[in-house]
Amino acid sequence: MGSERGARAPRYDPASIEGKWQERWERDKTFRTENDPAKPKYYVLDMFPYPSGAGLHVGHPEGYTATDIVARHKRMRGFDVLHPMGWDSFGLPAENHAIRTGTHPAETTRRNIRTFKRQLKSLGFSYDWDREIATSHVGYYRWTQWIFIKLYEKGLAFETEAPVNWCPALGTVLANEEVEGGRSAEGGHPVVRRPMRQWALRITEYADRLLEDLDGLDWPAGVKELQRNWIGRSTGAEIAFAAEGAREPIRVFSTRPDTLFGATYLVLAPEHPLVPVLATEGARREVDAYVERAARKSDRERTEDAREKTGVPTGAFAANPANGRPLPVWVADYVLASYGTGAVMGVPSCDQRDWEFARAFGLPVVDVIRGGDSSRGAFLGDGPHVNSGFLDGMLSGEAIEAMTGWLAEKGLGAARVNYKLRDWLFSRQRYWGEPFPILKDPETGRVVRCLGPEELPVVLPPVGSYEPSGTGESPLAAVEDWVLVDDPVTGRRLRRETHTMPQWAGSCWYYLRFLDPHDEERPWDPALERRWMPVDLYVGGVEHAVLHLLYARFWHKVLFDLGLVSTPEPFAKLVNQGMILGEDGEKMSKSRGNVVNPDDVVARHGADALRLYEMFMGPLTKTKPWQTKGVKGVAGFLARTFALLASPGAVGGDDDPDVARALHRCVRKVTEDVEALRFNTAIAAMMSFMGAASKAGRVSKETAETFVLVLAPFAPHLAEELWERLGHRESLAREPWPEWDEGLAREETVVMAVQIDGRVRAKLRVPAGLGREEFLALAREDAGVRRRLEGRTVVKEVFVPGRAANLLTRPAMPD
Ligand code: ANZ
Repeated sequence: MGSERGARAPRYDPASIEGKWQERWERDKTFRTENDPAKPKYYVLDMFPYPSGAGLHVGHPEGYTATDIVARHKRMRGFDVLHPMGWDSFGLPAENHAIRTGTHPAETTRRNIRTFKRQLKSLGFSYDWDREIATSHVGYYRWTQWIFIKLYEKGLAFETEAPVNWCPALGTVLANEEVEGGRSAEGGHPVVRRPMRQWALRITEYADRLLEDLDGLDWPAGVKELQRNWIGRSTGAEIAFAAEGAREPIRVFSTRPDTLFGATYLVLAPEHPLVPVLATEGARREVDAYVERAARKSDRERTEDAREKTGVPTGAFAANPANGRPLPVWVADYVLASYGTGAVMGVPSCDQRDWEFARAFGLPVVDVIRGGDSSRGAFLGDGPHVNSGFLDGMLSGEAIEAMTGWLAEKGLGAARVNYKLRDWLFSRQRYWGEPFPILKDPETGRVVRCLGPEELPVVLPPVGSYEPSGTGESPLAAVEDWVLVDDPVTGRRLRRETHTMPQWAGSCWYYLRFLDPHDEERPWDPALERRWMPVDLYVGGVEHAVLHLLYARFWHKVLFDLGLVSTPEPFAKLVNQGMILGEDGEKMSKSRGNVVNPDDVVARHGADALRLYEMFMGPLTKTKPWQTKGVKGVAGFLARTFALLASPGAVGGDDDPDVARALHRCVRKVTEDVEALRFNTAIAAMMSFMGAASKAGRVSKETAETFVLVLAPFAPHLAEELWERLGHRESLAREPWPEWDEGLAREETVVMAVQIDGRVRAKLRVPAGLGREEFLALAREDAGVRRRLEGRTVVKEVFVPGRAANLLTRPAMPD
């Protein structure tokens, strides 16, 4: 991009400017956290990446640029800022790579971290690199093991027989994400559910607090809702049905005990322990075959609403406790063993799934709530109970209470709260993870003792082969001289736990280690914890809505209960960045060939242009497609800025009144927008200022400096370069953020028309100089316009600055 001022204007060369400033920042440790108690603190955190072999993709810098702008802005506003980066470096890809190539995962990880770090540094992020951590380094994971000891001592870590996804062909256990349609995602081999001894963490003990404390968090509503659903608290009652042929009653969990008079059958999950007890001679063969088929399906497949219902009768009957009527007992896989009691009462008139099941198998339907038409489907509404004895006439709230009370009185049931949340299965049969600080009896496999903190770390030993052992054990099991230990405490020869912790473990507490990453005596200094927690702003992808963000909250609450942290929640404010799609509007993927590599963009246009573009694409939280044209646009803006402000002849004297007004408006807008994370409109405001400045061809030195300071968080290399050329010797990183003059910033307004197909439908008073996209967005929000657009599709938008927009439409296609 050339400049308006011909040969006198210096040329913008991002490559030379950016390298220079990155070196300077590194040399001067410009972004080192001050730990200055006189300043207010601000902790701004990115979800640290898994250092994959593919390197950084353009989705990473989106969130990282956003937090970097905030970090730089806060420093300029006088905050002591903690802005760290590290690596979530245990995990499957490095291990799979090791299986294929024999390269030690530590080696692969080291190489990938080097690439990631180079790429992040090339983007000029203001991390305090002295705090870099990696979850796979022993100096880090010894403290992960330390926290495990705390969990164990508190009774929150225990061993349990839990069903796992076992793939006989691969000889390994697979994670749920690795199973698709009952087969291994890799290779397509059959996968079966099989019980295995596993570590689990009692997250269910924290279910209520994890739920309640969501209310106080400044998090996206969608993420909170996902966590609520994941925890899935439901209230109801447990009801006991006496069954012939079994000493134990069949217990069911129901959220609608008031519909008990409408129960016409019971269903057991295929894994329910009473299935083999109850199945009659005549039914046994079919029941066994059905149970075996069900074991091959995933829970998701089993509960899909659309699926045709399957099931077989056990031949046994149980009595409805409300009226003594016999109910056939069935086995069906839509009932999950892991939820409630693993058994349900079928009420076809009130539950659609039960209705479909009854219809498929010719089971009776008894109406218990007036208002429905059970020949056409279940009635889900409320109404007076009928055919329900002492509940007749009651609405469901009252009837639930009455029935629960009645059941309790007769000793047939009790009120009960149920959660979808399960205890967290915490062991993996893998190599590349944290070893457990646990010693077991070599004969029985029972835990003998958990190591004490002074016995840490338990270092991951080298192994000869990364292949799964085929017995469901981790490759560690083969390292005999590591596995077997002469235990000084018990004086016995014991066996180490050979499973490792799941990848989520390290990311459960890394934000605490960043406070005090080099402490060898303890995981963090309590005084630093009190000063810095909670994290003020946490930015990352929405894919972490449940697992990571729930697990981290759980650990944090345990640490809080132990008095090890001072806040009940770790992350005060959470923001999810939107996904960046390929230029074709599709998800970026290698196979589509639409992946944009950040290195290429930096090489061609510079880091500042990449940063600015990713923030200018649209609102941070929205999904948006990449547009190479857009990168060129912002690169042009940066070049014009440099051309003007680095030209000695263009800076000095007094400001043109238009330039002064544009500057103050820009400062106000950028300040407000950065606070609200509206980076795209902040950039638009800077562009408007540059428009006015270019038109005048000249700005005062003070104006140049002020503008450079507001530009700095977004395009820090260019800003530092200009700041230096304006005569400053120190970095601008801690210069005070500029103020604006409200009188000068006040906006002039104009009235603009919104036309639909050429006819004026609305008139809006808007700030003068409003751009096309902003005006069109406002226009579409207008209620009158919205109404007129109903049932129509806008095919073209014409914008006349300062006057009108015209939306050309055609009827919308029927769905
Ligand atoms: C009878 C009934 C009648 C039910 C009615 C609902 C409506 P949530 O809200 O998800 O907790 N259920 C219980 N355990 C189950 C299991 N292991 N697998 C599949 N379904 C199970 O749902 C609880 C309801 O889901 C329970 O209440 C039970 O059906 C079913 F008009 O009991 B209900």
